[in-house]
Amino acid sequence: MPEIFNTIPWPPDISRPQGTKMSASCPPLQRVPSEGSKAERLRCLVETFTSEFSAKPQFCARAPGRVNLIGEHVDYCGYAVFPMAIDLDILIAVGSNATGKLNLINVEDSYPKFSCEINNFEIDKSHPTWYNYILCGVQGIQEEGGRNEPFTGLDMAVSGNIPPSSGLSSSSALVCASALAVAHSHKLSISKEDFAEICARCERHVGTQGGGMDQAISFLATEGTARVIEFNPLRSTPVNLPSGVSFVVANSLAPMNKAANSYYNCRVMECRLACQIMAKQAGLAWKEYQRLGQLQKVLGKSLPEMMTLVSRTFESRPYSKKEICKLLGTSEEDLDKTTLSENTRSIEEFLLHDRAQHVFSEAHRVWEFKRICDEKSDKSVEELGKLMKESHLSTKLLYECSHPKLDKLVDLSEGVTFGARLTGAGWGGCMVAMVKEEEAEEYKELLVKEYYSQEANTKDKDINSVLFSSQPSPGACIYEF
Ligand code: ADP
Ligand code: NG1
Repeated sequence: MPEIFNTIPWPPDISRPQGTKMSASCPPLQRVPSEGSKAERLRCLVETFTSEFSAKPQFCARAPGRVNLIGEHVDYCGYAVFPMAIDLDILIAVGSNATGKLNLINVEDSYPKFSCEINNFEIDKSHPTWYNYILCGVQGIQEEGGRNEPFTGLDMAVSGNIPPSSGLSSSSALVCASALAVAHSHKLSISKEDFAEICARCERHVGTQGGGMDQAISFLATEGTARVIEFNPLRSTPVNLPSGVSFVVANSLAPMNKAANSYYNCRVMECRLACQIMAKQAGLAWKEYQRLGQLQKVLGKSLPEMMTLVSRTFESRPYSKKEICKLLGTSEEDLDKTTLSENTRSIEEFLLHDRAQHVFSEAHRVWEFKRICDEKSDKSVEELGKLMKESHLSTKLLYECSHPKLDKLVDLSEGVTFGARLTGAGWGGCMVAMVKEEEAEEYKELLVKEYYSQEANTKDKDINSVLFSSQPSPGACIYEF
C-alpha cells in the first residue's frame, strides 16, 4: 500500500451525520448592488447589452465559481465533496425578443458573437466553444424545466471574471447562469436543488462526464460557510470553517480545458471500470454499476475495507482494454457501448488500483475534514492542513492529475501554510492553501517573488486575479433592474 495511507487514521468511520435536504427554495431575487466592483461590472454589462440589442435587459442572472477545499475527483464516484462558492462569477444580462432567436454576446472580444434558433440547435461536443456551455443550460431547461411550449427568443450578454480552465468552475457557472436565465425568462419556478441536478446533467452535453459538485455549490452556496455536498440524493450541509485562517487561491497559469482532451473522462472511466470489475467478482450484475460509491453501499463495506478489496483485486499497473474485457467476460464493442464515453474508446490502457485507492482515501478525508471543522479543537487547523497535504499527494501520485507548476506552488507553500493542494480537476489550474489570516499577505508576497515573477505569462495579468484570498460567497441569484 502506498506510504501516504499510513497517515490516514484507522479505522476510519464512515458513519457520518446526514446532510440536510435544503428546503426547496428557488434562487433569490436581489437588487443590483449600488457600489463596488460587481456594481461596476453590471453597469458595463447593461451598457454592452443596450448598445448591441437596442433595448435595456430585463434582469441579470448570476452564478458563482467555487474552490473545492477537499474531495477531488470523487463526486462522479458518488462521494461527498467540500467546496465553497467564491466571489468570482458569471453574469448574464437577459432580454426577450420576438424573433425566436438566441443571440449571444460577450463583453470580451475573444468570445465571438453567436446566434441560433432557440428551439433548434446542436451542441458541439468535439470543439465546445464558449456558447456551447450556454446552449447546455438552455437545453437542460428545455428537457427538464417543466415547460411544454417552445421557448421565446432571448438576447443575452455575458460577463465573467472566473479564470477559465483553472479548476474554479467557470464552465459550470456559465451553464448554471444560462439555465437560470432561461428559466427566469419563462417564469419557471425551479428549486435550487433541481437547478443543480439539471445543470449537472446538461453540462454533460459538451462531453465531460462531471459529477455535479460545481453546479451544486453554484446554486446551494451560502455566504460565510463552506458546504459538504452529498450525491444520490443531493444533500448539502453548511460547515463553519475555522476562524483566523484564510484560504488563498493561486493560479498556476497552466490552463486545462476538460472538454478539449480525454484526461478527465479517462479518470471517470478508470473508476467505472474498477467498480465494474469488483462488482463482477462479487457476483453482481456489473453493467448496473457505474460508481464506486454505489458498489460500496451494496457490498456493505467500510472505506478501509474497500481499499483492502482494491488491493486484493488489482495490481498497481496499467490494464489493457483486452485484459479488462477478459475480466468482465465481454467484448471490446460491448465495453465501448456499455461503459466507455465517446472520447475514451480509443484508450488502450487503464490504471485501476491507484485510481480507486485515491477515491476511497479522498472520500474518507472529506468526512475527516468536516469532523475536525465541527470539533473546533486547538489542533484543528494543523489537522486540516495535514489532510490537505495528503489529498495533494494522492492526486499527484495515485490520480496523476497534478502538474509540475502546481507541485511547485504546493512545495513553496510547505512550512509557511498549514497545508496546500490542487483544487478542481487539476492537470494545471489552481492551488488552494490554508494560511494564518495575519500571514496571508506575506505568503502571497512570497509566491509573487518565488513563482509569479518567474512566470512569463504573468506579465499582462493583474496579480489579484491570479492570487487571492477567498471567503465563502453566496450562490446563484437573479438581479432585478
Ligand atoms: P473550468 O475548470 O474553469 O470549468 P473548463 O475548461 O471546463 O474549465 O471550461 C472553460 C471554458 O468555459 C472556456 O474554454 C470557455 O469556453 C468557457 N468560459 C469560461 N469563462 C467564460 C467567460 N467569461 N465567457 C465565455 N465563456 C467562458
Ligand atoms: P473543474 O474542472 O474544476 O470545474 C471538474 C468537474 C467536477 C469534479 C472536479 C474534480 C465538471 C463540470 N466539473 O471540475 O465535477 O469532478 O473536476 O474534483 O466536470
